[in-house]
Amino acid sequence: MKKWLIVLTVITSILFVSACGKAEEGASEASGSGEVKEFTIDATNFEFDLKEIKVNKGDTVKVTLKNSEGMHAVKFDGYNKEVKGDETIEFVANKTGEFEYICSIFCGAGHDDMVGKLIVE
Ligand SMILES: [Cu+2]
Repeated sequence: MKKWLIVLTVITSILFVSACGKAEEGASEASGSGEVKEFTIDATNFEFDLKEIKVNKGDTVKVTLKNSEGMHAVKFDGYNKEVKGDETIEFVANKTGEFEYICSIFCGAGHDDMVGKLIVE
């Protein structure tokens, strides 16, 4: 009878260990990086239609700027990247934090209102 108790204990501990192993695997998948995230910013006088870009650290950020009205460009502070009208740029979000993006062409009276935020988590 004591033998059964030992067998049961062994089985239980094996199950426990394998369950733990699976949980760890899942966690590392969730924090996996390196995804490509695509965004299109549509610029008009004087607004970006996309005011927030949210990605995870390690993601590749692909940004296209469409100038629907006027002449604008988007500059990402802190990353020193700029995308001009009807162009696409790509960069890796390798720093966490909140970074402002602004219009980098003086386009008129509402120029200062043309801002957005890049959030890297
Ligand atoms: Cu501007």
